[in-house]
Amino acid sequence: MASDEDQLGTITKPKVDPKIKKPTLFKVILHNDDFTPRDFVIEVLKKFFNKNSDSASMIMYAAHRNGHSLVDVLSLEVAEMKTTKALSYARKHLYPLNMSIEEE
Ligand code: TYC
Repeated sequence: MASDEDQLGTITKPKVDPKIKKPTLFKVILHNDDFTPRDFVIEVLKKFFNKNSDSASMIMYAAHRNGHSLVDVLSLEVAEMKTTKALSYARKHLYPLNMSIEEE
């Protein structure tokens, strides 16, 4: 019996509650610049966005080549917290690294 069938074999449509909305998600975008060292960008992606070495390198190179790249898709609260920490770490090291947050 399919999960949307009752014991008499009647198929019921799944109910969609209009009050239940999908959570809004936000993209964290990494922007290229000419000054931040590649290894520092990779370090930031590993330290603040929990990326492994391979995916941190791919995200860094994508931004280096294309001007920007997608780091992660997160709730606004988490996106803001991680981005703020990453950018203040970059400023502490005097690099102009930039990231932005966009609604998905
Ligand atoms: N373009 C930088 C360089 O050549 C490296 C870099 C990559 C900087 C990605 C920022 O988001 C960035 N040193």
